[in-house]
This record gives sequence, C-alpha cells and structure tokens, in this order.
Amino acid sequence: MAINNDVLSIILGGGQGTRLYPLTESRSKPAVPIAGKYRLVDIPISNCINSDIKRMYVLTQFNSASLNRHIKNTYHFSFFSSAFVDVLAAEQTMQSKSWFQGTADAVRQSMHHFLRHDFEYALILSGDQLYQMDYKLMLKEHIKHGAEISIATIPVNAKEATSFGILKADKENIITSFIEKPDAKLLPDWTSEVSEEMKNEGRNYLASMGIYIFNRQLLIDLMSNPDTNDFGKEIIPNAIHDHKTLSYQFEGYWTDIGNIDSFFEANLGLTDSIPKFNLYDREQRIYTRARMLPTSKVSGTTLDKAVIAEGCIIHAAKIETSVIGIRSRIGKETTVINTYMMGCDKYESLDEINKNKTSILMGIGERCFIKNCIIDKNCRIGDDVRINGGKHLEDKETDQYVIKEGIVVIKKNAVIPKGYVI
Ligand code: ADQ
Ligand code: ADP
Repeated sequence: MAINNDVLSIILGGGQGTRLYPLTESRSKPAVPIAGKYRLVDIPISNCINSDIKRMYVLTQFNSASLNRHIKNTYHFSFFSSAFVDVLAAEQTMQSKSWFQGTADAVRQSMHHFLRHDFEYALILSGDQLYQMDYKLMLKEHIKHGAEISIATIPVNAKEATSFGILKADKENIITSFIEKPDAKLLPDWTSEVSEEMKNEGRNYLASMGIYIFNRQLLIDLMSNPDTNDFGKEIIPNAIHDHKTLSYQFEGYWTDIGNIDSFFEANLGLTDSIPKFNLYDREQRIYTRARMLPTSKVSGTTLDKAVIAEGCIIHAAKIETSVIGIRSRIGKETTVINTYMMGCDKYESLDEINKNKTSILMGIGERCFIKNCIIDKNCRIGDDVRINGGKHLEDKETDQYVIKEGIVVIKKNAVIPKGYVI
C-alpha cells in the first residue's frame, strides 16, 4: 500500500490557546518551543514522516509569523515529491461570532483545501501531545476491520478519565459507546477490560487520544452538517451508532501537554535517566529546524539530570533536573533546579554587550537561584535574582511573569531586574 498517496494528515494546531498562556501570548500553540530545541508541531509532523505520511495540513486559529517561519525553514521536501506541510489559519476575525467553534468546525472550514488532493483516508491529529506512534499500524487495522472511523485509544486511570473522551468497545474492538469528559459520578459505568499490566496501574478506562482516521466520503458527509462543531462532543458520540468505529489500542508513552502543568512535567520528564519519551530513537526520530549552532560550553558547573541544547554558554554553579534550550547563557554561581529554560533567538555580540554595560544581558545573570520555573525565550534575568516556585505561591500575573499552580512562567522577552525575588 502506498500510504503517502492514500492518507492526508490534518493536524489540529490549537484553539484559543488559553491553557498554555502566557507561552501562547505571541505565538500560536504549535510554535511553542519544547524539549530545548523543538516546537510542539514537530511531534505530530515527525510521527507522520516516520509513518511515511508526507502530506500534512496544520490548522491553527491565528497565523503566527513564528509558526510559518518554523515550518518554512524546517520541512523541505524534494522538488519532485508530493510531500508538503501547509499551515491553514482560521480566516475569521476576533470579532466574528464564528471564532473558536471547535475542532470539527476547523476541519469543516478547510475542507475545500483538503478535497483538492487525492486521498482515501484523513488522519486527524492533535497538536499538543507528546508520543511516538506508527500510524501505518493503525491504518492497517482500520482497513483490516473494514472500519469507517478509527480512534486511537489508551487506558487511563479514574483521575485522568474525567478529562478525556471515554469509550467502551466489544471483543472485536468496535466501539459501542462513547462519552466526552464524563462526570466523576458516572465513571463506575465506564470501566473496560484492560491488560493485567494496565489493571495493576489502575488504568481501567479506555480514553480517546483524539487521533482519528476517517474514510474520505464519511468525513465529507459528516462535515456537511453545519450544526456539529466538535469531534469529541458531537461527531464521535453520534457517529459510532451508524458507522463502524474501531478502537485502536496503544500502550506506549502518550501524554497530553495542553496546560502549563503537564507541559512543565513533560519537559522535565526528559531529564529522567530513561525518559518515557525517547528522543534518541533512530527509528522514530523527531525532526526540527537544523540551526547549525556551535556546541555548548560549560564551565565550573555541577550537572545532574540536565538536558542541554546546542549553542549554550554556561558558568552556573549547579543545574539540576532542568532542560536548557538553545543559545542559553547562565552566569557564575547561579543555581537552576526543576526549570525549563527555552533559550534565545540570537546571541548578543560582544559589541552589544560592551555598549549596553548598564542593561541586563540575555539569559540568567550571576548568583541567581531559580527553581520550578519556565523561562520563555529571550528573557533577561539580572544578577542575584531569586525565583522559588512551588505550591506555596498563589496564582498571579504581572507584565513580566505568570504564576500558575506554583510554576513561575517568565514571559518571552521579559526583563527581571537585579535582586528581584519571586
Ligand atoms: P481536548 O483535548 O479537550 O479533547 P480540544 O480542546 O477540542 O479537545 O482539542 C483537540 C486538539 O485540537 C488540540 O490539539 C487543540 O489544540 C486543537 N484545537 C481545538 N480547537 C481548535 C480549532 N478551533 N482549530 C484548530 N485546532 C483546534 C480531545 C477529544 C477527547 C480526547 C482528547 C485527547 O475531544 O475525546 O480524549 O482530545 O487529548
Ligand atoms: P518564538 O520561538 O518565540 O516563536 P520566533 O519564531 O519569532 O520565536 O523566532 C525563531 C527564529 O526566528 C530564531 O531563530 C530567530 O533567529 C529568528 N528571528 C526571530 N525574530 C527575527 C527577526 N526580527 N529577524 C530575523 N530573524 C528573526
């Protein structure tokens, strides 16, 4: 089967993006930097490329220069190939009532773009999940079962179950019932038979991963109903009764990184000795922009569970359980713990540094203490700053930072003056 000719991939790049605010203040969600050198959108795009699916649309609510630049500079395919990654931004205005109507509405509004292509199956993906998956295997099962829709599913525990679509399937894995984000009271009715291993972890509920395969004609038919705006809330719960819908169960690592807390956890998870998300897998590599940066230079620093991207200049005393992004600069005697620092877009030249002797340099200064923090790009943190994030802090927003569930998020381009304490 020539999968690239049969499948068109549609990546749902994000709605309003409020859950990842302030990281989405000046960029669309797919462009949010993760793991020191990648963008969120690199995950589904890389999974597609690794599955031999090379025609992709990324749907986003607003057309950020950052996302377009990243896609344009990263995904170059051969001149004669049919492969492409195109960004389709919602064409409404902020004032329009039809802004942010949900996932199915986003697909509906772009159907005319999709239908210009030959494809048998539409693969619909979420843009804010961390996982590695071979969609070829899912498609194989879809075809084998003669399904019209397939949904990738994963066992989850009771706490997680209330924030996902939960379903039940028969012995043939055909979905018989589906409920979007069930109330905790309803959960006892929604348990499924899962493997012994999953049962032992308390993962007794089968959740939709928000990854769907639709047969072309069925997608056209479903999208012709203008009253349904969301896959999870409307399309899927209705469609399972009339159309054979397969549950394709996945038991690998998968996590939704749609909010600050899970985004932070997923990034810091990369510092584990054997991370659940494997960036070192040659078979399932994650692609991103090739920047040709120099190697990182570290001096006098104790490193423990540190993931450091290229092009950094580090003099810190200690970096522990932290991800340090491209071109980061960290000054002497500074301690960084449980922190994701995204890095910088450029280096300040020696000339610039000498000219602006009084201003704060990009990166983190000297003698700072930084803990439980996300530092967006191009921040300037002065000497002797102390940021001690944690559950003891209340939610708060200032011009320069936001505190959400104890995590201090320093906004892009923020300047934190010398000696400041959070
Ligand atoms: P949620 O993740 O809560 O549940 P939703 O917020 O609709 O669903 O987002 C799905 C994906 O689409 C996300 O990547 C989001 O950023 C993107 N998205 C949302 N609105 C969009 C829009 N207007 N334009 C473009 N992209 C948009 C869904 C399912 C559940 C399932 C979980 C798994 O509804 O059944 O369990 O995903 O994460
Ligand atoms: P973000 O990661 O915050 O979304 P951008 O996508 O805007 O940031 O910046 C990413 C890349 O674009 C960087 O490599 C940077 O060098 C380059 N860049 C950013 N702003 C400019 C600019 N004004 N002119 C030229 N290149 C830029």
